Amino acid sequence: MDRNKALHILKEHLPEKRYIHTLGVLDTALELAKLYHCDEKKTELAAIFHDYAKYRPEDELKAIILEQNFPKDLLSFHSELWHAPAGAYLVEKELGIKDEDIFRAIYYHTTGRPNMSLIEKIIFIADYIEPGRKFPGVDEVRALARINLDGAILQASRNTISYLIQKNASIYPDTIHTYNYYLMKKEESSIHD
Ligand code: DGI
Ligand code: FE
Ligand code: FE
Repeated sequence: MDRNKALHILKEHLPEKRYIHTLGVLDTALELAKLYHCDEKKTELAAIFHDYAKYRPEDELKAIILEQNFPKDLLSFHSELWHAPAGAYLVEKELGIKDEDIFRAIYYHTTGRPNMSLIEKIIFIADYIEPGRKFPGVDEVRALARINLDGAILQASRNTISYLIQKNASIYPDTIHTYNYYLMKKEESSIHD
């Protein structure tokens, strides 16, 4: 599917604000794909459709998680987490984009996971640093992303966990596993320096 067709389809599913966020993610993801030599065509589609399911009714997202046998514990955590796995499924089913790399990049874009593939890392971090984001500490992650992608993931997941703790929100295990994995990876690489 070409970029214009994909954007045209996406526009029908999102309000203006989220569509503009997606254009920021697309730009950033393509820049990172060039820098780190990731497949640009796949990165483009994963970026465009990463929030495809963001505005579906919660009941629909919940039903997909149950029917697809996605981890049921997602349902006891915040509904904000559901659009990522449900979106991966809907992009495949409704748009016919059948690609394991794109599926996983969409599936894990909110929490990350340990040992992500390059395209998963790029979508996770582009979603966090796209130009419209104003989180505290985002500039540090923006700079790191261009030098050390794993370091940027560690910093982004640390910021997200701090933010969730401040809000008294529960933290989904994958979010913590992402943080631990990239922290330990950094410690290992510094031991061997
Ligand atoms: O969909 P976007 O807003 O573009 O970004 P996203 O898919 O990364 O979702 C971000 C939201 O998800 C943000 O408000 C923080 C929240 N989030 C991320 N990890 C967790 C989480 N919320 C909870 N409750 N638990 C998590 O582990
Ligand atoms: Fe999202
Ligand atoms: Fe997003």
